Amino acid sequence: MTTSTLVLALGTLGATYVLLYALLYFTQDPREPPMVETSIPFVRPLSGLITGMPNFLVKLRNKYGLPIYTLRMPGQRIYVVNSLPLIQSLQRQIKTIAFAPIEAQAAATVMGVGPAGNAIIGSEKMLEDNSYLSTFVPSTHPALSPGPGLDAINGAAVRYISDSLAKLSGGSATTVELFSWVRRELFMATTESIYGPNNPFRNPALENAWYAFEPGIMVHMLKAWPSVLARESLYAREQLLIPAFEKYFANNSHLEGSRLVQCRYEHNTSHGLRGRDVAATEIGQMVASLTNSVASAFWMVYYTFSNPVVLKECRAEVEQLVQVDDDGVRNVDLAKVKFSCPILFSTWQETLRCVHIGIQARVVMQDVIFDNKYLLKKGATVMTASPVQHTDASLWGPTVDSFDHRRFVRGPGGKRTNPAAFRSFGGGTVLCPGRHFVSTEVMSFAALLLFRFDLKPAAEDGRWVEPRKDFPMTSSMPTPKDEVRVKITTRDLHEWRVNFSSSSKGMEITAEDAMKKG
Ligand SMILES: *[C@@H]1O[C@H](CO)[C@@H](O)[C@H](O)[C@H]1NC(C)=O
Ligand SMILES: *[C@@H]1O[C@H](CO)[C@@H](O)[C@H](O)[C@H]1NC(C)=O
Ligand SMILES: CC(=O)N[C@H]1CO[C@H](CO)[C@@H](O)[C@@H]1O
Repeated sequence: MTTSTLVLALGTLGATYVLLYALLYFTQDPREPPMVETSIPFVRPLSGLITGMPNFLVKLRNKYGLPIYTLRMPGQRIYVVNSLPLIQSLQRQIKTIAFAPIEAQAAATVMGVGPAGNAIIGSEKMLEDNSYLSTFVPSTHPALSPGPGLDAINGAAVRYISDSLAKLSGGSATTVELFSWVRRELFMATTESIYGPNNPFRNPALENAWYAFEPGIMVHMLKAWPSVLARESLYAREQLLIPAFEKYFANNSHLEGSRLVQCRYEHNTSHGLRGRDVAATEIGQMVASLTNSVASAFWMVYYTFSNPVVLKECRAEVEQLVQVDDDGVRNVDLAKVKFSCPILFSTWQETLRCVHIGIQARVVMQDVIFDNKYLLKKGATVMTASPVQHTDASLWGPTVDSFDHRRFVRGPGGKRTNPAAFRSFGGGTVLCPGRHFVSTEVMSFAALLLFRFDLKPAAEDGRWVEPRKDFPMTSSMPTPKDEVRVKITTRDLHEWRVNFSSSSKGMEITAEDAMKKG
């Protein structure tokens, strides 16, 4: 390169830079939230988001300390909301700053819903009160809110896990890779409880099809040429998973399944979705009910068993639920984990606080003055990221960076935190409807392990080594990057009778649950 071409190149670069900079400032309204990361206009925020989404947002919070700010990306603006009071205002703007368009996009790209189905799901009327998306979460309430429907699926999941663990108990130790083992237990317990006796996933080939599908979710979402970049994932979805669900519904197998799968089916029927599209929406249900639960169960087990203090306290607590018969049989009603195990429950919430990386996105439907102050422009995305609130010392106090398994224990000696600061299940209308199911399922799983087994690292020195975390972009919980091999030995050889009784009381998992109770 000669000097003159170099000068020319640098000159062009300089001119482009000035142009981009001007573009950035002329197109930003002063009433919008302040712009950050403008040093290389448009490019810097994009590369930050791509290379490390949740951590990038935590870094920006630390660097600028703003309650809300704007990230300008090529062709897109993102408003990131950090402050808890602003998040609470955001949750009240159901129609002007809406979640529905994001769901509609996921239906079309990730689940593979066809044109007829998308016309219903993504219709212009999606924000109206009776639309497919507006009625979707309410339609699952009979199955997922505290009551008989929820007890039935939790009971079925507990039964599966208890039977499966019973096979493991005996004289000799079993060595497993902890993540794959927990994943299998939760995968089967959850699909059994939802789909019932004709659960398509009793066929191991279909379970494998699910694992082939999952890694491609982001490619589907971005429509990044899935037929090439996510071929196996696409094949698994189109040729294996959707046809299996189509058969399941055609055979009326859902009538023997849970209230949940029936509610979803009725929801379809009332909105006029057709056969294959109904099957495709089950893919979304699977993502919702499995991806995060499996990873959170892994971390729950890891944090409970790897720390001797947590292990001792949680075990002592759950052992109080056990009644011993005259013949030595151990009886336990696992529905009690919901209300009688404050330390185990706190360990679960603390696990989610420390590990959860969920990002929630909403779309601005029209120009709006938000919180009487900020102009948010139509078409922009509004984001919140749970790690930002979960690492905020003003909300959690000086111990914010450490794992405190008793952090959420209430009552005398308990610490008080604003319940709204716990963001792992979202909030407002975008509140995870499955929170009761997954909390009870994972706590029951942990309790059964605590009763009956010891888990020790299989490594020679017997030391627990915390695995590094992998951050799949489409999941709210990281998965472990390193294998964790553990030796499972039976600590109690007695016979166990496990049941799960009904109760209409719900757990107070989020601020919304606490408010409902009044
Ligand atoms: C269809 O339903 C019947 C009755 O429950 C069951 O026996 C059969 O195995 C089901 N077939 C499939 C393919 O699920
Ligand atoms: C569960 O077990 C407890 C005690 O072991 C018993 O009192 C209760 O009736 C059982 N519940 C059901 C639904 O079987
Ligand atoms: C599996 C399936 O397609 N179920 C129903 C969904 O809704 C339509 C329209 O109401 C019904 O015809 C389907 O049987």
